[in-house]
Formats: sequence, structure tokens, C-alpha cells
Amino acid sequence: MPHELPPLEYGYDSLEPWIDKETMVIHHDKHHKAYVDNLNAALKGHEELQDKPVEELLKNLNAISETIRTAVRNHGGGHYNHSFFWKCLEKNSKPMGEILTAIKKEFQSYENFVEKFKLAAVTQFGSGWAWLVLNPRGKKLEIIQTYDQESPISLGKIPLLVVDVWEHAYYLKYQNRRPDYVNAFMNVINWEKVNENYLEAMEK
Ligand code: MN3
Repeated sequence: MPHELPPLEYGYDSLEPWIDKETMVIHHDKHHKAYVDNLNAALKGHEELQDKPVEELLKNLNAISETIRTAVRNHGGGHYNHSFFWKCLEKNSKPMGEILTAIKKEFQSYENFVEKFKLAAVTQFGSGWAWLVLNPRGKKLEIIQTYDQESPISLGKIPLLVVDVWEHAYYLKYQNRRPDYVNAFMNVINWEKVNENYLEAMEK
């Protein structure tokens, strides 16, 4: 079964005014789709890999033939990271639940977490992502950056929340003002989902 572009589970315009409809359409229908198509193209002729979920490919990159490893890291990562990103988004959600308690414990306060997360997003050089992850060693919350389409699951970490800071994620509305986009992003975090991710990660 080839990999497929998952449909957005909400309207392209439902994150307005923070993230605009046109950006969502292009980001999902063009950028994300290209990662899926390129991943499928890379896996052509590699029957042993074609039925594996993208998570499994990314967790075991070293097991993949060198001839396609970079393509799987980039396009598989792009597919996985975007699929995860869409699920992190919702308007009118508030920090809640066990994840809020854990954030306050790890970062002293929610406000302090916000500052650190925004700083990671703004200072990621070039294209990449800023993440809140659970490090399964010690069950510790961490804020990390990844470059290009590298995914935390390739680094042994469990993603809880992510912001895409590639220019394609914000340039139409915010041009070069990445900090404005990151500020806006903080208003469309699906905290119920992040909490769910945290509870699942703690079980692993
Ligand atoms: Mn993107």
C-alpha cells in the first residue's frame, strides 16, 4: 500500500486569523502531498519497506539501504512531521490536564515554557521544527529543534507538540516575520491532543 496524504480533520480556514486559509491549502495539498509522493517514489523497487508504517521507517533509518536512506529521512520525515503537525492545531483550546501540570513542574511556569518554546522556534536556523517531546529516559519533558525534516522519533524521543518553522508555513501571511507567526501559533495549539500525546507517551 503506498503512503497516502491524510485529509485535514478541520476546515482550511478554521485557524483564521492566526494561520490563513491560503497557507493551509498550499501547505497541506501541495507541500505535504509532495513529501508523500516523493516517499512513495523513493520506496519503489524496495518491496520489503513498502508495507511498513512511516514511523517504523524513521525509527530504524540505519536499517534502510544507504541508496534511499536520505530520501526516506527527508520525505518520510516530511510526511510524518506534517501529519503530526496538523493534529496539534485547533482554535480556542486552552492549556489543560496532566500536560499542564508536567509543564509547570519542568519549566517552573506555563509562561516560562511559552518563552522557551517560542525561542526555540524563532532561533531554529533555516528550515526546521521546534518540538516539545518526552524523553523516555527519565520521562522528562524537553524542548528541541530539528533541522529540515528530521523527526524526533529518529532520535528516540516521543513528540508531544510541534511548530513548523519552514518559511512555507508562514511566508504568505507573515513574510519574514517568523516571531509574529510563532506568537500566532501559540493561539492555535490543540491542548487536548497534546495532553493525549503526553498520556500515551507516559505509558510507553
Ligand atoms: Mn511544512
